[in-house]
Amino acid sequence: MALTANKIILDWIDECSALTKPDKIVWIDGSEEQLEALRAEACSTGELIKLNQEKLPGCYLHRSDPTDVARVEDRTFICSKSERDAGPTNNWKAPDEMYAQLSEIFDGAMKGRTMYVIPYSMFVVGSPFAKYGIELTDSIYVVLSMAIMTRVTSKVYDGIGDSGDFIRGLHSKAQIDPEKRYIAHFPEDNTIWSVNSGYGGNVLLGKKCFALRMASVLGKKERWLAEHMLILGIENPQGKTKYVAAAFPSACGKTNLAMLIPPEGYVKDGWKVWTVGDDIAWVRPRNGKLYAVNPENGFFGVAPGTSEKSNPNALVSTKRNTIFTNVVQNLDDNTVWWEGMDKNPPENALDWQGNPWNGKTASTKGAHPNSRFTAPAVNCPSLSPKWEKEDGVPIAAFIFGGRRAKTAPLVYQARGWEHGVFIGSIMGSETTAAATGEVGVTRRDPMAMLPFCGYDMGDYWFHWAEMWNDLDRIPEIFNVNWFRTDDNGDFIWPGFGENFRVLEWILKRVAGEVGMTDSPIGYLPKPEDINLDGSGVSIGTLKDLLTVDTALWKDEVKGIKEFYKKFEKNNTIPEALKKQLATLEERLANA
Ligand code: GTP
Ligand code: SPV
Ligand code: MN
Repeated sequence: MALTANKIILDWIDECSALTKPDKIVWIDGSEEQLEALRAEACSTGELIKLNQEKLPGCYLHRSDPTDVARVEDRTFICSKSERDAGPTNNWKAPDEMYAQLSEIFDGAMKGRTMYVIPYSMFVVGSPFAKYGIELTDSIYVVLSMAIMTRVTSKVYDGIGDSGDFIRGLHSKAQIDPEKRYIAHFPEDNTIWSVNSGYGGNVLLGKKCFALRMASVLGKKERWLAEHMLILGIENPQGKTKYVAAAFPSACGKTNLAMLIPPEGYVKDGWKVWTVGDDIAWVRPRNGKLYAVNPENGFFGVAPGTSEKSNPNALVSTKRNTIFTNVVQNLDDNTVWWEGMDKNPPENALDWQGNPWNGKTASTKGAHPNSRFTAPAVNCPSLSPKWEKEDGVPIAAFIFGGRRAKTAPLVYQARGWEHGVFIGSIMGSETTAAATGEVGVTRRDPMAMLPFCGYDMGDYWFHWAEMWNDLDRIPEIFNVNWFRTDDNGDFIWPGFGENFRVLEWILKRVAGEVGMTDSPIGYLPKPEDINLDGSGVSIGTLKDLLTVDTALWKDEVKGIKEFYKKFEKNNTIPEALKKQLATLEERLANA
């Protein structure tokens, strides 16, 4: 039975079901009974495997198709009416053409299947930040994952009322055919069509498709920012908490930083880190300050490398009501394992594809490098008590970062807002397994938004650059790099919990408590201002981590210019950023 009388919603569902031709339509209401019945059904068909319910209550394993394990950036499209609006870094196709092409693929795609209608809210239903979506899908895995990652409830229909103000998502696994896989966004119609994939970022439409690509377009119109950022709170021993938001590209450490536990000495002194979000931030100006919320309801985190040592809060988060995708199944006790969990891989196991696997003798990886857990946020021991605060938390600093083996120092600070936006715009990072394609090649990834900005990136920088007009107090902007390597290719900085030392310096800079050293790229810490007590890092190593190699940066400028060139056609690079680039070049020449 329909859960709404909203004519716009009902007509749209009619249209989509006439196209995809499901055997039946099931209205999801978010109730535990309904979800439990779906879990049982998914187990009966093999879509899910029930794990050891004593050790991992409410937990399930899912294996995706081996050709369908990551986001597909080359098959992701922004279908604005004008190509110019999509900009030079997005794939573009005219909406009519894309609708026509995908209609053929969607035609009858749900025959013999059920279409599930999922009403969901990004952020707390009814709050000023909340935005609503409805996803139609033929995948139970999607229904159950959306119920973890977003707020799935029929209250969403009250929020929408009789308006047409919601994001229309249509998804079908179809035949999981990689050649016919498309993730298409129609920003002018508030519509997303995703077909022939069953993998997270391609099909959980509330996440990257809505909360970043569609929301970035809404944010431009409504004067706010949708960002690929974690949000965390740092509470000092006096009980005062400051919040920062950080943008790192996919699989570059957001979840880890968001759930960080400070080094022992700091914990003893009473420092705490609170997790507000690990992947997406919606940021709005209010009363001259910027406030942020995490619009998600769970974590879709990278499994490999998550351990008791690297990220205990993430590990605890996965101990109940979690769906694991493409990890190792330990057959001895029906639990899960992945590379980097511990030094004790199971011998009697199945790898991510379901093949027999012995971790002691295997020459192949057991878990896929982009295997993930889908865990409810409420499981996280460090979850901030303010994570659902209706008007968000105030942001004291933005942090950009990526994987750079040599160029970027451990941390540096922008000289001001425009310089900070410039630093975001020139971010580079080595690619990871989170998207299909070559891993480890350096590419420009401005604000970690290259794959996620729903419009021209130059217009996006302009939007960032002029945001300060709405602010009395401008957040400071920093850049970090945990990934510098030595001549053997080993990471120099210990990272993870030790990153707290860099956060501490950042907060001290925000408070004006420490000085800095000027450099061609921005303000560097004085080495003695970063506390190394108990880190095992020597002051000499820290000095190495803070060096700026002028020759490498001159090459970097060449890369930046090449990247900026792409925007010449639409002439969208803000003058302020061009000026910043000229200043950088000049300073390097004089260095
Ligand atoms: P997405 O979910 O794809 O957006 O990724 P993310 O940015 O949340 O990355 P995540 O925290 O899951 O980390 C990805 C990988 O980077 C994991 O293998 C981590 O072990 C590794 N990593 C995270 N933080 C650090 C760090 O400080 N140092 C080093 N060397 N590796 C890190
Ligand atoms: C990312 O790739 O940045 C992720 C995972 O957070 S996905 O949901 O697939 O986008
Ligand atoms: Mn991400």
